[in-house]
Order: sequence, then C-alpha cells, then structure tokens
Amino acid sequence: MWAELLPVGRSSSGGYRRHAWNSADAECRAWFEQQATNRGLTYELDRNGNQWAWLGDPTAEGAIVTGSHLDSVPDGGAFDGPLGVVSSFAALDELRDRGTEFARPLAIVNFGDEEGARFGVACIGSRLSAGVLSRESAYELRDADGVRLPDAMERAGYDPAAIGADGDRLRRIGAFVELHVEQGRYLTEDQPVGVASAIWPHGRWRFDFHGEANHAGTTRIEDRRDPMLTFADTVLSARQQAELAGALATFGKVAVEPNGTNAIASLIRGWLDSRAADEAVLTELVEQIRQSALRRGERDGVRVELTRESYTPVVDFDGPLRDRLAKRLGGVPVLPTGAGHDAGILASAVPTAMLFVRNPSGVSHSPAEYAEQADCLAGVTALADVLEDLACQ
Ligand code: HGY
Ligand code: MN
Ligand code: MN
Repeated sequence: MWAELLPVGRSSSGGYRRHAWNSADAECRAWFEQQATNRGLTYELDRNGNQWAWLGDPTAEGAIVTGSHLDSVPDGGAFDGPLGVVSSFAALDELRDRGTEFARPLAIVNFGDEEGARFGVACIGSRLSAGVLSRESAYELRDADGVRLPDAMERAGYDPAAIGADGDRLRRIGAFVELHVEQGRYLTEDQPVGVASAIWPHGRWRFDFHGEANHAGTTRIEDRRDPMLTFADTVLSARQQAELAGALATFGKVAVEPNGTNAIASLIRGWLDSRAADEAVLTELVEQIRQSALRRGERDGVRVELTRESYTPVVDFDGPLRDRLAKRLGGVPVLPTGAGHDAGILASAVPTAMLFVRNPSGVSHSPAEYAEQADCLAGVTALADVLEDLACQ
C-alpha cells in the first residue's frame, strides 16, 4: 500500500501536493476505493465526499471506525494522514489473520480536505459531517484562484448540493480511533506508540494590510504607505508575543499585490496560525498581535483588517476510551498535541481517541517527515489490538 501511494501527487521537493479535489486527491481516492474493493468491504461515499469502507452492516448501530486523511499541506510529508489510512487497512488484515470475530461493524474512513490547504479551513469533510461548518459557509469558500468549493467539488465529479450535517451517520458510530504520525518529538526510542490526551485550541486568522501602490524608484520614503513594513513588524511581534505567552504564532502564508519588484505593494495578506494550551491565552495572544498590527499600521498609514477564518476549541479526548486504549497497550505514554485532526472534530459527537506513532525527528508538514518502519508496524499492531478490544464486544 505504501509503495502505491508514494508517487501520488509528489512534487520536485519530494513533498506532496494532494489538495482537495485536485488530480492527486482523485488518485488517492481511487486508491482508497480499490483497497476497499480488494478486501470485499462495502464502499460508500458520504454526502461530504468522505470515503468509507465497511466490514459488516453500515446501517447498524455502534460501529467502530478508524481512519484518517490522504490529503496534504503544500509539500507535506508522506505520513501525515496516509499513515492512519494505510495502518487501518493493515490492522484489518491483521485482525482477519488472527481470525477475529467482530460483534460490531467496523469501518475505515478517509476524511476529505483535512489540511485545508486549498480553501483555508482545515478538516472540511469532518466539520461538515459534524455540523460545525454549515453548507452556506462552505459554499462561500474560494481557493487562491477564486474557484468556489462547490465548483471544485462538482468538477471532480461530486454533488455539492448534497453537502451538510450527517448526524444520523455519526450517531451510528460507537467509537472513532485515528492513528497518526506524531508531529513532535515526545515519544522516545523505546516508545513507538502513544495515546492522545488532548488537542490544543487553534485557529487561522487572515490579516489584510492595505497600503498604497507606488513607484519603488520615485516615491519618497516619507510619502510611502507601505504595507510590507506593517506586515513585517506584525510577524516579529507575533513571534515575540507568542514566546512571552508560552504559545505558538506562525505566519506561514502570504500574498502580495501586485507582487512586483519595483512597486510598493498595495495589499499584503498574511495568514496567522496560532495555538496555545489554553483558550484564554490564545484569545489574548491574537488580540495582542492585532493591537500591535494596528499600532504599526497607524505609523505606516496602512489600514489593518483581521478576519478569523477558522477556529477549533480545546479538545479533551474521551477519558474512559483514552484510558482503555492506554491500558490495552500496556501503559503507553499519554500525550497532548498542538496539531489539529478530524478526530478532534468528531470528538464533539462521538467517543473518540487517537494513537500516535513515534516521529524520530519531530518534523512534520515537510518533505522531511519520517517514521521508522518498525514503529509503523508497531502502530498497526497497536491499532489492531485496540480495534479488537472495541469491536469484539
Ligand atoms: O494543521 C494541523 O494542525 C493539522 O496537521 N491539520
Ligand atoms: Mn497535517
Ligand atoms: Mn493529519
């Protein structure tokens, strides 16, 4: 499975560009459907474009569901997402080898557009299903080329009129377990697998810095209204404020208009990703960054606007389920994460847990992301053990 996925959507950087509804995404989806068919599982596409592979009756109550996502950030690594999906199929194969008799239906899911690389909002597939992103809001989302989400979906052959909350489907799920590569360096060499305790609250904010386009060679310094200065100062301030708050603030994406070397920019758009262990700290941090941008904007003659594009409150995973997993796996480490996941969205509607596989370098959202094969195999065994425990009673 790994070898088949490896070339799909790989760019010259060695990283992946599997973005919602693009051709690489379509290849990943075709691969998922093929894996389901190869194993004689019932394949389903839900109203939000999430893919499901069922062992047992998809309409029965109390199903045990596992899975993750196959899309990537721009030039993302091979493991973030696909490790969870591949491990799910591999765990099912292992359980079949063990001769496991299931008392409940088991499903493997591939949630669409987890990374939000194209439309700016993460976990679109699971958010729509859980009803935390409305159809109306989803219809307003556009990519960098101005393509609307429903149009992108339609061009890929899906029905955008169908999207919306999928409460009945979620109510039939007894538990959801997502396996994921760890995205920090918390697990040590003798700890291939861990269990998640919580996800930090996090969000994305768009800063628009409106200045005035002008000639780079003739406009006197004192006559300029250069939004690049306000943006640059805001980036530095975000870093400083985050450090003081013991939190994280990152500007990882920027768009410049008109983007000419010999012109002062008219508009800079900078996207802030910010996360903290505590919601109050996060709110206060973003407010401080906003205030600092406004102050600097006044000095530069630049108007600053702030739009919150997405927000995920703190997620504390289901306590009994978390403890059951940790116990079943012989007391593995239980750790929080600053990374967002579909599991975090589902946790509002379904008992949800996560398994992490050791990441020796801690690098993620990068072509350098890596996990040792032995650890990945330990992850499959751990997932199989957990699914067996949950689905056999
Ligand atoms: O951005 C995130 O936290 C996640 O990896 N989607
Ligand atoms: Mn990710
Ligand atoms: Mn992920």
